[in-house]
Amino acid sequence: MEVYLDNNATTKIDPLVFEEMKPFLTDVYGNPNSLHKFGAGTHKKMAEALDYLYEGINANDADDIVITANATESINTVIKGIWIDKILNGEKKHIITTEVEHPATTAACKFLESQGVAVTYLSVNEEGVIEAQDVKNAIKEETALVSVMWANNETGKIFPIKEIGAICKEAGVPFHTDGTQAIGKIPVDVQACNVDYMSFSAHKFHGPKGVGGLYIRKGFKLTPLLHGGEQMGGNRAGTVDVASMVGMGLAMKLATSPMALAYEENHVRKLRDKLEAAILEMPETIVIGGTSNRTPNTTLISIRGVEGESMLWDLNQNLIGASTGSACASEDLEANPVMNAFGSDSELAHTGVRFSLSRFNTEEEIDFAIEQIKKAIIRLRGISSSYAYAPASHASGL
Ligand code: C6P
Repeated sequence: MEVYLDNNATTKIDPLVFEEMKPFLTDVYGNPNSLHKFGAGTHKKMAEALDYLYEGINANDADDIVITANATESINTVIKGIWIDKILNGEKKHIITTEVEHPATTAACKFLESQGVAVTYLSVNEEGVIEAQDVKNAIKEETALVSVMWANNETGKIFPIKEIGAICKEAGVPFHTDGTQAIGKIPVDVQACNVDYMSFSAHKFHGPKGVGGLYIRKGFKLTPLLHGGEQMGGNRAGTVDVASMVGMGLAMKLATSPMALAYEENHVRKLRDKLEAAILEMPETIVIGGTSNRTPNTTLISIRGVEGESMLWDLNQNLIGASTGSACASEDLEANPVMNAFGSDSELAHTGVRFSLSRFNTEEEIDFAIEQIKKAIIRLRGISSSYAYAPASHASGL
């Protein structure tokens, strides 16, 4: 049996989504900007896809949703757009973000720092979240943007977006949230949370890869990253990938319906909890950041004496896919930056394994994974010099 438990890296495309995309990869191939029937023939489904995107995040009709290539592009568009529009012209000079953002945000902020922009990186508390009050305290007259993720990709921790949105609104500071790991896992309502910009990628909610979105509240227009044609109302030049856009629309509809979210909250959570409880039966294992306030599908577990990379290799031999954290950082063997941000000691920071489930996982798969993971822990601890000799202080948690 093969078991895929790396759904925060990417998800399997929903077969219904794939079916919906097919005509636009074959017969309905016109450029949507062409005036003839081949082009115009795409418009109905594109409009429907946009409707689904608006409904899925509760955007207002007057707001914009720009189709991009992925969350990384959306995030860069916001951070660099704010830099061009508010910082380079001398109006503002400061950005607030957190220490545990995805590299798309962190690297864009580091780039701005290299250009002389001041960036505040807020740290997380012992539960792995930033406190809204810390955002309030960090806001200054010259703050141009607050950028805080909705849910963390490694721990699944949910951040206090509603409170942060209210604080930013009151202070008059634009608020961007990276919603990539929240959509399809928990309810996301940009209006209720006073979000001004939100980034997302379709492949995190059973849509296709290579397409994402950027929500822009009415009145919060940005200088685009890509100049060229007038596609997306001039917000993002380049011919739209119609098949992907249509697929993302349906994926959003399917993932954010009340029934789908209830399924995440009940069924996916039950499977995640079962997997987690079984691993925690092994001595000296802990959930990084604790178990409160997380997306229902994610757990990041530290297993003392077992290098995360060795665990992944062992599990892979047994056809189980998991990760040590962000897939895009998995080729370097640096300690996990999210764990470092928790103040974890360096051994802990190397022993985390992330399991992330989806609505396509079954109980049978989880039972198989539990068996294999337990065997792997025993096997790897058996050959681990650090596990044999280090004091057993780890189980007390963080
Ligand atoms: N995180 C992970 O393994 P792209 O690659 O652009 O579709 O998504 C980037 C991205 C942005 N924000 C968050 C919170 C994310 O989790 C991701 C993707 C994957 O955690 C791959 S690095």
